[in-house]
Amino acid sequence: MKKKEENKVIKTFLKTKKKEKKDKYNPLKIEKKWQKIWAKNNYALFHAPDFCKKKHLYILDMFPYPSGEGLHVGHIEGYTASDILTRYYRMKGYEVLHPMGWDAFGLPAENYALKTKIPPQKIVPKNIKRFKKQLQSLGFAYDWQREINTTDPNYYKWTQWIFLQLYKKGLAYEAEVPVNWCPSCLTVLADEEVKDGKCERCRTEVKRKKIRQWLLKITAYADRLLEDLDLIDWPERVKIMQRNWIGRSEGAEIEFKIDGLNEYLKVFTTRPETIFGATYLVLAPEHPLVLKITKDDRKEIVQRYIEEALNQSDFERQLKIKEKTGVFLGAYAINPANRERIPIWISDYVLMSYGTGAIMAVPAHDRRDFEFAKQFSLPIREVISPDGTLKEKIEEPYEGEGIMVNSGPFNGLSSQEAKEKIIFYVGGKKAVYYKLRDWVFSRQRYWGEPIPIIKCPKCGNVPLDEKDLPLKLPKIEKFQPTGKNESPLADLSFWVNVKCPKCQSPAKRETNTMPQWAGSCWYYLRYLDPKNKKKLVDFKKQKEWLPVNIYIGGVEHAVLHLLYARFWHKFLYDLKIVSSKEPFLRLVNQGIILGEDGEKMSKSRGNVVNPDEIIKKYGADTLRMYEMFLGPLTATKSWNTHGINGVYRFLNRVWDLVVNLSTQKKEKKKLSKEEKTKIKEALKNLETLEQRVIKKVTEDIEKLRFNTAISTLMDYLNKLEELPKKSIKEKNLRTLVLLLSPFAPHISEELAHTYLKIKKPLIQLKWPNYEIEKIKETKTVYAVQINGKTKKTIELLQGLSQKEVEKRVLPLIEKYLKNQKIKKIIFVQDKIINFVFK
Ligand code: ANZ
Ligand code: ZN
Repeated sequence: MKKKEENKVIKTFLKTKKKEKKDKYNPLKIEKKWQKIWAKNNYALFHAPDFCKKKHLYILDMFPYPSGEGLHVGHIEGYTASDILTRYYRMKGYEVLHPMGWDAFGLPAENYALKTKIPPQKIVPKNIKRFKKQLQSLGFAYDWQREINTTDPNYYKWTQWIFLQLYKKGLAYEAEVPVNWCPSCLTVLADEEVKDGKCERCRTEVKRKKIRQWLLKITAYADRLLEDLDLIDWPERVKIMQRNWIGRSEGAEIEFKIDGLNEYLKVFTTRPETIFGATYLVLAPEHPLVLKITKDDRKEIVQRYIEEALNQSDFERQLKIKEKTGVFLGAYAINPANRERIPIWISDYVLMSYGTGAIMAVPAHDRRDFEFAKQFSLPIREVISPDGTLKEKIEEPYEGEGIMVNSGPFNGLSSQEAKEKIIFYVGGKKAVYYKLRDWVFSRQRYWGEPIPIIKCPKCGNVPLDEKDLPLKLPKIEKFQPTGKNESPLADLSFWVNVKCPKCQSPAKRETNTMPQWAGSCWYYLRYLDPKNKKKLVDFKKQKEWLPVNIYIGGVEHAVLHLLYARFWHKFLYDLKIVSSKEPFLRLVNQGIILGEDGEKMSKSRGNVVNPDEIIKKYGADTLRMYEMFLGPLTATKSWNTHGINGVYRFLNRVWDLVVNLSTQKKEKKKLSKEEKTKIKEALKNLETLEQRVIKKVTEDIEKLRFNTAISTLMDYLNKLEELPKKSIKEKNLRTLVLLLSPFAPHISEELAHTYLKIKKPLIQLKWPNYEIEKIKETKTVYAVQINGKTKKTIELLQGLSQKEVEKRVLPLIEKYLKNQKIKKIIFVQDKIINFVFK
């Protein structure tokens, strides 16, 4: 913050010193008051500069798509976590960038518009307004000066610009390919948007359709997307999901000559060493050589089989429970390992979209091949044996490693050893294939970024000149999807018909739009330079803040947004627009919050919790704290109304304690000697207790263990309430309020400012310190008991866990135990450890 702005903000603080009447905790009133103060000068208090000398952190939330339903409690969970970190690290002396924006293009927004019959241009700003108000009503410390919106032409200008760069580098291309078509959303979907053969959004069974599409060559980045996972601190399960999705397979390509023809069939195999057991070949039905090599009398039946297969998605074709089907082509190939003549089949379990679309089938060692061979009575030959002996009868495929058998010169070798040798022997070559497919990038829907390409009958695809960006999405009345292979934009003749920028002849615009993931692929960059008219981001500014230090959001994006964003980031890295290899250093997935009934929150179940109602009843501080108290951030947990009351009572008690102690009159009465020593004792205890609380809360916040940080504070409050009032000084109350402030900022600010004479916004104060020495040195005397009788006492450090105490004490009581089994251990921290063995 600039000095001038800062002074202004502090001045407003001083003006708002008026006490709340009758000093009762009134969350609604104080929360409004503080939110108003924070909003001064467009949230100058939470603004991070473009450049700064201080240590700094970029803490990012996954920005929401502003649906009609408003914020749900899952959003609030992640956003509160990042807000706690933001406030905490600011108090620790860091500059923190913590921005927010709107992911407003795409199906969710458009479907909502269709439902309400209000055009997306009208409904989206309305939803954004509501979302923003809700976020502000939670007191989140966002830098609203950096707000972005993916549907703003000044934003999507750069989304289109990135597309043009991809196009120029040959990484965006058009092709007619079989794609996933959702008959309900009436658009093509990317593979990543299809879960178990169904549309990720509406759960409708996806159909296969072959149409002209734009694709992005994400496969060109497969290796780097895989390797660079080692550079980032992400949950292992997300890394595994990405690894599996990219699906790197090392193996070999081997050619089989077709008998009687001068043609070769290339297969991809990960087990080349099994080639002596390859008793037939299988091609994908759509393999280009199929009709060429099929014997005339089999053409008709083959043709029919191909048509059937084409109607099924790859998912359906690979279903394990499916009975194997296939057709023999009447043709044969020569196995290059043993010169055997083996039949060539087609079957839908072999996919054209993977490897070479052709396999050598080894039924003894691959389950799918085994089932197929059984179905059609094809020979099964063992070539790898777990122990080197031959089986009499093969009842199950053996898919492991072992000793080579029935494999000519390779018999007796281990299968691992044989691998390379056999590749060489049959003239194959090593090959790597990926499961990852290029990203189908066009949608037949209205509400997305127009693709900046003009289609000219003479020049073909002509990219728009960069100076003509943004290509604005025109307003239209009929934005319903057409169900045809194009978006409703195709009906807008004034928009579609243009002159070719190259040859001036009549041409047409591309009418497909970009998918909803486009805008979110790079939004974290735009926050760093949201108003730049010349570049998508200034190089120095991105260098200052990237990569994102902590990224918090749901796990559902593991292979969608998080993969796509990494891909674009690497592309921008190659263009030297960004200087880090990876966009997000650390990823944290918040757990799902289930309904009170333990089921997923859903409208039809009626178990959805409305955050607005909770705020109205208890206040935002309670909601924030409650969601953090529910359990570990990353765990799945159920909503529980009792818990809310508990948190609300806690905040009320904090309020009462601070207000009562800070407003109590100084008593003139002289204290007795006894009272004095009691207070002195309490003072000493309080000091070490406070130190320990600071340590625990600090460590917990840094480790994102917000639930245990909160229970520590609750515990601390209990103890404070038990102490003689005189022994609690104002500085103790200040510490309490500072520790509470990242979790419950409004009440903390009100208490600090109105009752504790603090004159600055809390995030500008220093986080309380603890001295490790003070904590270490305090000791306590434990009574060591056997069956409730004290046998010994021992001096130990305060605050040890039960395990640690047991470790020290057990050797001392060995002689009492005399091999008897301990039944139970009763542990009272810092006081008693009692071993019961009767
Ligand atoms: C012979 C063999 C013997 C195979 C054996 C496996 C075990 P991943 O790990 O998924 O890459 N395959 C190759 N291309 C295929 C396609 N287009 N459609 C269906 N299956 C295909 O698996 C690679 C293995 O899957 C390849 O190795 C091939 O079968 C099969 F004991 O070749 B294997
Ligand atoms: Zn759908």
